[in-house]
Amino acid sequence: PAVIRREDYCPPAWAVPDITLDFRLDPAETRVRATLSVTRNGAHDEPLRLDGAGQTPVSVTVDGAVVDDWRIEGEQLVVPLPGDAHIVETEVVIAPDRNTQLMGLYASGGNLCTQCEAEGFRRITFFPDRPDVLSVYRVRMTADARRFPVLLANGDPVAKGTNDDGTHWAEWHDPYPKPSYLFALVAGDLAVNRSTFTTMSGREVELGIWVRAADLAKTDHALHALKLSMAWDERIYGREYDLDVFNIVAVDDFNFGAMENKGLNIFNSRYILADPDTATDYDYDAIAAVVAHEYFHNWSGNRITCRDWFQLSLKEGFTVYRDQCFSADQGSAAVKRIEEVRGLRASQFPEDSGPLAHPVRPESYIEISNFYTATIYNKGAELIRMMATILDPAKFRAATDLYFSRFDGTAATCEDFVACMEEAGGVDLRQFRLWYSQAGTPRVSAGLSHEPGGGRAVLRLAQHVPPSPGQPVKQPMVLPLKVRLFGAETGRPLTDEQLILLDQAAETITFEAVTERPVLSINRGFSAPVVIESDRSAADLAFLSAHDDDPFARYEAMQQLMLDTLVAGTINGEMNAQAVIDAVARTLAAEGLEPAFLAEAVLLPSENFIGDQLAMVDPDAIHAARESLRRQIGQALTPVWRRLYGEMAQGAYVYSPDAKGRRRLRSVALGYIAASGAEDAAALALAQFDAADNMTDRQAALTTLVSSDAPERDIALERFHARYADNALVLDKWFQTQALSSRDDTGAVVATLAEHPTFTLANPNRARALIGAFGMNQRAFNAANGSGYRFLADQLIALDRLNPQTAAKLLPPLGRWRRFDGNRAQLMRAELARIVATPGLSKDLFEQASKSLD
Ligand code: HT7
Ligand code: ZN
Repeated sequence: PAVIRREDYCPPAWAVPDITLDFRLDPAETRVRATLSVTRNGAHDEPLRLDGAGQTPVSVTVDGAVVDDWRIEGEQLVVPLPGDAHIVETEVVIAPDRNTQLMGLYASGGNLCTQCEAEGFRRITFFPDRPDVLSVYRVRMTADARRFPVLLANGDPVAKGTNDDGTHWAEWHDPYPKPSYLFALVAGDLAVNRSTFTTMSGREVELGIWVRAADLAKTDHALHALKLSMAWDERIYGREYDLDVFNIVAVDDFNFGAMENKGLNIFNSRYILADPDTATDYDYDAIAAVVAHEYFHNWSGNRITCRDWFQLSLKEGFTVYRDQCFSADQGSAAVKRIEEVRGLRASQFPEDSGPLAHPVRPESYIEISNFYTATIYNKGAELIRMMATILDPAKFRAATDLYFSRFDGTAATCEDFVACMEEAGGVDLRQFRLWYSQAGTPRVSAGLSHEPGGGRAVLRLAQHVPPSPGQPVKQPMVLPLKVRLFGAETGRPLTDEQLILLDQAAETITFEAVTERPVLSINRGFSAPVVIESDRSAADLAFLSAHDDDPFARYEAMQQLMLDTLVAGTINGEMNAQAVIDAVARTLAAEGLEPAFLAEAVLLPSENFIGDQLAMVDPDAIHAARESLRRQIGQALTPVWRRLYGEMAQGAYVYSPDAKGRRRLRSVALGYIAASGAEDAAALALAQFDAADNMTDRQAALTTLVSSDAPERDIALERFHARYADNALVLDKWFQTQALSSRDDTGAVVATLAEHPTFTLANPNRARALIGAFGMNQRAFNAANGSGYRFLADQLIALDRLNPQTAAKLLPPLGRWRRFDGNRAQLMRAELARIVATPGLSKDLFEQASKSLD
């Protein structure tokens, strides 16, 4: 397949200032007439090239006259045009109900909806389907009035009516020029939860969340989050909503989380629907974050879009940063930061050190859908955060104001954004730009020495950026590291917090008059997305976990202590658990720490993360070490866990930061009680499962039970399935929980679940719940006989025929072969080779599998 390169970017030969779309909607056969006003862009004699995917035009007219000198080249419709401005009309027929890829116009749950980012519009009609062609859209839809009573599109509604043949129609107009990837329509039988929002300039915006009627009661949380987001973007960034209506539609079949189509966001229903009985606290938080994210795109993405897809992080990194700050403002900022870093380490760091590593602004791709990655989104957000740190809040706001005003209505680049940061911030970001072009997670070694007797402390820092595919040698980056020293004897801070901009391969920082032995707190708040390698002892880490005044650094010290212990346990087969037990006990006994923070602080690093620290992953040894430490912490602190389990119990369910934190700490306590081997643990968990008035507590109990051999396990699984048999989103939890079980039979159970009557690869949520979760289960997936690898490859090959994008997203666990012993590596490579050799493979899966083999 062809490789698309950033360096080959050329501006579009033809602009399309206006487009009118006329849809005769029908699931089996939809007719699309597109009328494009096109203008020649610059002096050239290129024909008009319109992207398509598979379809042939029924007709092509130019300025009202049928023409026949058009041709199809590859998948493009090529129309020679004599003048500088023309009206070009095409008509095509498409079949939404046969669209299993869920890109373009497709059917979900009896309704019709669209997904056009990145290149889905070309599956609807012929068009220059690239983000730098901005057009004003007028859309007319005609459909059966009974099957599709609701007809929605971007922008504002302008007219509607009925026809004599049982159809009705609606017209929408979006006055803001937009790229084709932001086009959307929905036709369906939907109910709406309506409200209004008054913007800062006093305009009233009509808000609507559209779902199937039975789900209407589950939309209040999303609607509330939407209003909070609108107010937040006005307050923090001065950004006001610009249309008279803002609609959100939830659909069950969706390749991603949600889509920011102008004025008509379309969501995976898992990021809209919530009530206490079916959604966990995690779900509630994720819904608010995704609603905010899509809403924030109205400015960072829609009003200012991307020049080309290599600039994807321009909108995604910035918008993730914005949604992270929004979420931090809704509850505990410290816990939110911990969750972000945990997520970054779980997905972005492994990506950045594996065969699919790529820069935040990639240089090439085969299939752009493969680049909606943790690197583009989450590392991209870290880049924005670092610039905000370097500039300070006031200058950062001045810089975003400049960016929004200078590039409003245009398709911009990452470079444009950084230039605004430089100009308004008065800083030089020349070297910082390496963050956009160099892949790989920098590693920073930090060594602190001290002259006893009130002397100097010297901090020696050195950075190294590991090689990544296509980038064998790296230059030093700019790393903003927040540091502070604490006195080992008094526990008091010895310095203020300092921001060190490490921009050399190695640097030395001197602190004068340090009166007692200092302990180093570094990368506070996770100020740079790097790995810190320090020689801090277990005692110093335990000290920081008790004394550091930065909550993130405090959490981090505990994590590092646990990690060092677990790595030693994995390698040596035995470990000294006492330092961890003491640190956990001290943290749990400390005054003034919120339950949500305690819950995060005392959780052990995941098996995957332990594996990421090792040159050679031994999944069984890692599992054994982690289970042993869990058991020892559980046993040694049994009275504490029991007390917390009782104290954290609450009355009727409420969703608030404090109530969430208490539920979380209680479930962590339950986990440690079970890990201790307590005889009553399964009964306790089943009692919690049965008594719970909310999904958070119920799922926590199920998660505890699903890894046990107790009879309560099957009882809970059966009850869960029976209770939620009609709720697809909750059944996903049932599949996922089992795929993540640490029992020895998980591989076999997952294979059986893949044959379950309610399992289907056609629904991405279901596929991710079982197949995706299984790939994350380090021990089960990496069974030494290769059964996990074979299972995943079989599923991916089958899924690729239906939905290549989703298949490609689930491949990365097979690409970790370099980290495993020769036997496993060979088995993984054999499955990758089998995938690559599959006839008719999509370019999505081909790109991921072939790069993973290299
Ligand atoms: N900007 C949206 C990306 C997206 C997407 C990409 C590929 C295939 C399907 C997709 N659906 C949505 C989502 C976002 O970042 O807000
Ligand atoms: Zn986004």
